[in-house]
Amino acid sequence: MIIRGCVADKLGIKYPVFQGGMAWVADAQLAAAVSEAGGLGIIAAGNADGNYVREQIRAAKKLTDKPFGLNIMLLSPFADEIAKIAVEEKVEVITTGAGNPGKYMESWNDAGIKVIPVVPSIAFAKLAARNGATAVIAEGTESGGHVGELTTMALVPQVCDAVDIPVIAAGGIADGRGVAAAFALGAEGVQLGTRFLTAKECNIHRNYKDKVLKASDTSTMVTGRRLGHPVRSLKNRFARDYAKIEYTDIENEELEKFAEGSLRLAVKDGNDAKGCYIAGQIAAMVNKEESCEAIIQSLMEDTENVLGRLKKWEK
Ligand code: TUI
Repeated sequence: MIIRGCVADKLGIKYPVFQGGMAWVADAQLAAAVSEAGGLGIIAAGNADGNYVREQIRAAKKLTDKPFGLNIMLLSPFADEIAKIAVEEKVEVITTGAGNPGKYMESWNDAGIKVIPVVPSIAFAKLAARNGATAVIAEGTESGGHVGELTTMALVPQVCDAVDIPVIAAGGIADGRGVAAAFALGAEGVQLGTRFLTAKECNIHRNYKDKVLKASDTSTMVTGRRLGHPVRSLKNRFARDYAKIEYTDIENEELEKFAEGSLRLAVKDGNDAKGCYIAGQIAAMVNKEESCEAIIQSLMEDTENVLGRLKKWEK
């Protein structure tokens, strides 16, 4: 199945499928594999420094000549430096998360970079469109990681109505039913994170993959609301311990320190006591370890089948 929407054409990719910019997870190898499979692979800068990000961009260019993106997590202390590196390294696409990329937009637009911010609300979608974004990713609270309030079902159609640039739907999408639903809501593309966690080319710790493969429908929870950065992750010892202390009289700094480095400890060390295993609400639907090629092919075939079944509603 070839879906030719204007966002895929604009980006020079075969399928309108983005791989989420998952901090510590989405490295050059994963991003290049997704791009080679016809989607848009995205390297995550997360909280890493400029040198790491530059190396990853260069490594991805060696692995694929297809377009790929860079996700800049705007809460990172290195965001300013990485914003410049993206221009120097001539990254084709930038996605942003966890904030307003307004102050960088002019320099990225001047460099001809296609900018696609993640937006959790209509106000941010409109702001992104006004600032010259190529498209927006409307991410619902079903997603893993830093989450907003609105669900994908509520957010995507409202963002589609509010802006006249393409909308990519994210949050709660794992298979062709989710992709077809996103198209029905008005999205031109989708972004998936959790489904790629168990990809063969995904270099996360074995414990992380096993936890995703074993997850059930109620396996995720949100912590971090008190500090203004709610994060959805798998329920484990770390998440439960954090929740236990979150609304005690603990100081903000101490709470922050409790979670420091927790993402990295999950991804690199598979540490249960101190690791934050980010995953979305569809984790239970991820039951296989497959190549990125197999994931994207089955996603697209599945979507075609679902859209075919929906034809019974035509008059
Ligand atoms: O960014 C994500 N997902 C993430 S980021 C992350 S690492 C992290 N580190 C420290 C604290 C929190 C997270 C793990 N997962 N997704 C995209 C996303 N962006 N979701 C929601 C937003 C968002 C939220 C607020 C975008 C803009 C926004 O603006 C609010 C403001 O006031 O700037």
